[in-house]
Amino acid sequence: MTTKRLFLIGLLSFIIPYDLSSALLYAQESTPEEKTFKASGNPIFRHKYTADPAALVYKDTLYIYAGHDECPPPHNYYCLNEWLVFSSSDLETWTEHPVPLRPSDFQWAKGEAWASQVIERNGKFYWYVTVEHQKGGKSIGVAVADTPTGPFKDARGSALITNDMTQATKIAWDDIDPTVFIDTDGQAYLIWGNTQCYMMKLKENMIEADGPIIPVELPRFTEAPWIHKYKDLYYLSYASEFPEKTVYATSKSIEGPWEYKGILNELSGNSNTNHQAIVEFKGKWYFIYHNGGADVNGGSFRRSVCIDYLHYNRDGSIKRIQMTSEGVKPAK
Ligand code: FUB
Repeated sequence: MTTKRLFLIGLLSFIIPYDLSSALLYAQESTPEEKTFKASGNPIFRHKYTADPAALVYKDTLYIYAGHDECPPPHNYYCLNEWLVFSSSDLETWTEHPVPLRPSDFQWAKGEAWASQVIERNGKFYWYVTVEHQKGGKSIGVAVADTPTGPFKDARGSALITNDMTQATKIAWDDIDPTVFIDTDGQAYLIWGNTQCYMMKLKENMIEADGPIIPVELPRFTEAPWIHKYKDLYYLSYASEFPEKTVYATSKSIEGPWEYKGILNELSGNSNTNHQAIVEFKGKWYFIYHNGGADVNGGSFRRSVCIDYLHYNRDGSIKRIQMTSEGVKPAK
């Protein structure tokens, strides 16, 4: 933030009520151009609140995609109007790229940049996002770009998943939090949900369904599924109960059945969600999540992305994550 802007906010705080001056502080500017900075310790990013991390490893670089939490204190509600993207080749020097995508880039969407994930296929980058649909209910859209940092544009001109396509619960927000995976045989899968987890095959074009929506049975499933594979086993981690812990299940087939394996990460401090991503980068495995630990105003609606190591046991189970203030060492 510029000195001029800080001065202006300080001045305004004397002449207008606290609510409004802090609202101005939290209406942070969009990033018009790339900014590079060093980060150490958790949370990784401290100049903006960041939530619902998704990670992509592409050509020796780790990309973190996150929603921008913009709720002004002392208010408490989800206020996310854009997604952000950060990249690093060593987990120490990070680049924040210009804002790559907003809900307004989907003409059919009403708003709300909730959780998302990006995946690469055949040199194109597909970004599956949660947004509120103009006709009501949360929905899943997909955007596409030629580079991991965009510019991204709506790949279909319509939602891929809408609330009326799933009937397992009556809630209007069960179609959120997409995770996407391409198996070794080339079949792509989309998994998502809140209260009920769902799975659907995707065509090779990555923007159309390749079969029916199938319920995935997982104990105490809340939201935030993330699918990854280690050796020959599939791992489906997800947020459980509320406030959320991250738990996981494994299966020899991505289509299940899933065997529940227990808690992976405990409650993350003062945030009632802790939405995770799991990736291997330069020979180590990482658990990327959010907490409310950036500053005194941090919390469930002003969250911040963190990174810690993830370790497997010999039998393929995962050791409980140790959330740290120190974060991880530079990756070589
Ligand atoms: O950020 C809005 C919602 O909060 C996400 O979609 C959920 O995963 C939870 O973290």
